[in-house]
Amino acid sequence: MSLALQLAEKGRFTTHPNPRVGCVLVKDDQVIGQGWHHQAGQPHAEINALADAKAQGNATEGATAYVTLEPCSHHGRTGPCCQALAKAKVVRVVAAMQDPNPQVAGKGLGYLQNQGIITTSGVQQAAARALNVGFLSRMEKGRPWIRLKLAMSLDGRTAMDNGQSKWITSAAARADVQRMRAEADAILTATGTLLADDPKLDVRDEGAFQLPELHRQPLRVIVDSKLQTPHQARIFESNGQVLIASAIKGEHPQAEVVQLPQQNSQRVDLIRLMDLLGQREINQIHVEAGPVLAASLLKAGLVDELVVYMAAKLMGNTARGLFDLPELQQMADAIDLQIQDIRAIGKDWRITATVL
Ligand code: AOF
Ligand code: ZN
Repeated sequence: MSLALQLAEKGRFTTHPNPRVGCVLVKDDQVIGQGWHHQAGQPHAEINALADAKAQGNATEGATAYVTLEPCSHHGRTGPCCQALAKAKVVRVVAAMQDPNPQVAGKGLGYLQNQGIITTSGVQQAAARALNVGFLSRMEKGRPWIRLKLAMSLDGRTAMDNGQSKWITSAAARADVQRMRAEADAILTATGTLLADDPKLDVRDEGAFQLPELHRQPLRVIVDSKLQTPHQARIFESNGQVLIASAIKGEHPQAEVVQLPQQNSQRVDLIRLMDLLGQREINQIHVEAGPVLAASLLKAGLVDELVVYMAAKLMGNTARGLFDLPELQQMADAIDLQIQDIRAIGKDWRITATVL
C-alpha cells in the first residue's frame, strides 16, 4: 500500500477533478504490476496496473491488488475497475479507503465480494485521505478544500502601511508557493490584491519548481464585490479561465461574472461561491489575498489549512497584519490554531496550521 500511495502521488498535479489513485498488483510476494491515474478521461490506476502486468508478461490470476481508493463500479469517462479486476482473476483487493463518490461508495467493494473476491478496506486510510483532501471535501461537503497562503515578517506583518509587500519572503519560499498553486484546481484572490500588486497568479517554473507534465493553469477566481477588476490586469495575461464573483450584476470583457450577493450586504457570499465551485468540480483552492478576504474566509469557516511563510525581518508597528479582524478585543476572542508542521524553506520558515 505504501508503494501504491507513492504511485498515486505522481498524479498530484494532473488528475483533477478525479482523485489521485495508485495500484500495485502482488503475486507470490512479488510486485507484478504497478499503475496510477494520470489524468481525468484516461485509464484509472487499476487499469494501468493490469496493463503493466500484461506488458511484463505477468499473469494476474491469483494476484492481490492494493489500491489507494475503492475500485470504481460506475461507467464514467472510463469503464468500471471492479469488473476489470474480477476479469483479471485477482483473488484479493486491499483498498486504503472507500470511495465517497455516491456513484461508487461501497458498490465497488460490494461487487468484488459478490464475485468471491476477498476485500479489505481501511489500510493506511489516513495517508490515503491526506492525498485527496480536495476530492474528499467536494464529495463529502460539496465544497472545495481551501488552503490560505500568507507571508509575514517575524513581527507578523504582511505589508507596509503604503501597501508595499515585495518581497517579504525569499526566492525558495516563492518557488514553494508555485508548487502549492500547481496542485490546486483554482486560485482565489480579491480585487484589492489585484489593484495593489497586480499579480499574474498563474503557475510557472520558478527556482527549483518546474511545471509538471500534463499540467494546466488553474481557474483563477476573483472576489470583486463592486466589479472593479481592471480590464488590463495581469491576471488575464496567462492561459486559463478567470471567474469574477461579484455582489452586483454586470459583465467583464475578460472573464465570466457570477453575481452572488450576501443578504443585506454589498459583499460576495463566500459560502455560495464555494458551493458553486464545488458544483464545477473544483477540488482544491489556493488563496492568495490580503487581510480582508483572509479574515472573511476565516470567519465563514472556509479555511481548511493556513500556510504562513515567516521571514526573518521586522516591519514595525505601522505595517499591516495578516487578518483584518477588528472585532477581536479580548484574549477570550482570540482564534485558536493548531500547528501541524513547521519547516525551513530557504531562509524562511513555513508554518502549516489548522483552525481549531
Ligand atoms: C478508481 N481508480 O484511478 C480513480 C477512480 O470519470 P471517470 O470514469 O474517470 O471516473 C471518475 C471517478 O472514479 C471519480 O469521481 C472517483 O469516484 C473514481 N476515481 N477510481 O477505481 C482510479 N481515479
Ligand atoms: Zn476506476
